[in-house]
Amino acid sequence: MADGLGALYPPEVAEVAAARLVDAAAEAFAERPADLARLDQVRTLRPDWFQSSGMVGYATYADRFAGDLAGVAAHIDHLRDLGVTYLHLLPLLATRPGDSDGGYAVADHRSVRPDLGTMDDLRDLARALRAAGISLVLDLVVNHVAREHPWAEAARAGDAHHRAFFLTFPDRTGPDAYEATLPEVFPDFAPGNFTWDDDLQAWVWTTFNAFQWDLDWANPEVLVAFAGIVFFLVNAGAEVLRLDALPFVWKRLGTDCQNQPEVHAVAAVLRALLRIVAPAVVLKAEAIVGPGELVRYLGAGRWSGRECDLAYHNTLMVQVWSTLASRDARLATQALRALPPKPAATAWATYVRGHDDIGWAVDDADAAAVGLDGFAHRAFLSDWYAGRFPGSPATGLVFQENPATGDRRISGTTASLAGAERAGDPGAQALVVGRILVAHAVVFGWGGIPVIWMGDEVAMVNDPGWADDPAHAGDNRWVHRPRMDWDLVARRDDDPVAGPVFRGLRHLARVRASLPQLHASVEAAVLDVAEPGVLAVRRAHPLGPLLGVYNFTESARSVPVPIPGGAGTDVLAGEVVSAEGVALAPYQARWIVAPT
Ligand code: OTU
Repeated sequence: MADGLGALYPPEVAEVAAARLVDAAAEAFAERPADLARLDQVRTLRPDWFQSSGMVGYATYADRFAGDLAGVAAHIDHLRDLGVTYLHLLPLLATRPGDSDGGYAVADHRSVRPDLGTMDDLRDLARALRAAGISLVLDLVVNHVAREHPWAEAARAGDAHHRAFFLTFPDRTGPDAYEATLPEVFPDFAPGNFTWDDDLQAWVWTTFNAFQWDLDWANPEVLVAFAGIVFFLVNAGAEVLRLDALPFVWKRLGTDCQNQPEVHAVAAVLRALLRIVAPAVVLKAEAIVGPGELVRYLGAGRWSGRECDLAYHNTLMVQVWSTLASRDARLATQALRALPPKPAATAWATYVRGHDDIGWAVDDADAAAVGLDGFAHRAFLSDWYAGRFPGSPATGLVFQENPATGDRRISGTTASLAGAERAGDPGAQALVVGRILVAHAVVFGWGGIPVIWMGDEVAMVNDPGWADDPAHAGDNRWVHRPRMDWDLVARRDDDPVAGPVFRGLRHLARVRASLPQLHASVEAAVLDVAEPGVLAVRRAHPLGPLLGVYNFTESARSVPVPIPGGAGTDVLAGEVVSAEGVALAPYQARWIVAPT
């Protein structure tokens, strides 16, 4: 902790902050409920719990999934049926009224959104989930608060102490200097990074929406305040905290104000505090950044083993969609190989889709290495998933088109991006099932925690009424945040897409749990294969390797695969396969084990 504080503040300031944080930690430790303290002991003896191949994640909004927190508890059986052990409920703390960016504009860190329930309901839900073997994951929105948050209200009322929680500027000099090198996150509905506030008579830093005020983490008061919130949430039963927009928390003139060295120190301080108060709890970085920066969030250099325990594998997600569109795994092979190995005690959160848009984080150098132009490939991916490229079956929407950079991100559910809305006949439907399952097989077979996005387990398509709610109308990410279709869940076995997808995901989860090779401490290595349409991933293990072989094309393939001993067992299909030629049906995934 002292190291982290020393990297953030001058020595005298760091020393005072350390003393206050230790006091707050001691108090939170004393208040930790007995059942959670017991979990701390159990996990201190098994610190790799989140790396186990038995982990399967699920992410959803509580209200969209089941109305409210009590409704979520009533659907634990559905989650267990899928094999889920980790449940990320998107922001559920009290928000500003109206548009709250899906809850990411927090107005009160110590109460639950009234329509979802109370803090006691949250504690009850956490307990019920834990009893079912499911860890509750909550967001910690570290970069900003709502303009209506008490800190911002106090600042607007003239309180200097709270004004210093934010980054304010009396005129455009400061903002203009920063803007020279700042990108825009939401160029469509929130252009620029600063918003004039009449109450403050100042420009305030607002990276995301105008109603989300960035916090100034260079002020130690912000860190101390957040430590209190962390203790409150983990003592309420959260077992994983997702650090939302972590890359943005430290600003530096002349840079893009993302991924600054200090953001790693901020995470390291929070982790050190958690190890004291609640060692059962781990931290997950939400850093949707390019491949070059990504692994650093799992702790590199001086922060190795001391930063986040989990991070989203954004590169893998992007490459899965890129490979599905191009039917060519060579860029994925290149990009995934270029990624440095992660520390052995950490894990990826792997995913096919989530609540956000997909941004095409394809590195120009990786593209060039396989003979592609990065810009042109990103444009192709946007065209493909918006259904504008000849032959594309996808029905995604373009999110945040940026004319200045040519950047176009994509919204849409997994099923819609895989062509479900345009699949009129059994043949086309089988291809949709194939695309959805091969994508999930890669993610389940990579190592780490595979996280299913709500509705994907029954291949829900885009919500046609996404814009009906005026607070959502400007943000088409709501197209892939539908209300859970429980009718479809109930009748899934009569549906040609939902049934096979649900059974396929459940099968992946069960097989995965039996494979020690999928413990996250083991590194995944992408192999060269003779077929460009096939991705092959090897996970070495003392019990023998696991070879994941994935056909990303619509036709059958046969590829030689280096299976030790010349033959192995595909544990997904329960078949013996030969190293000389592994036969793959369209979009087939095989997980091959071979004894050494
Ligand atoms: C996150 O996403 C959340 O996932 C979004 O739902 C929020 O709108 C946003 O923060 C603001 O709270 O830019 O397009 O590198 O990519 O934080 C989504 C991290 C985002 C950013 C990420 C952000």
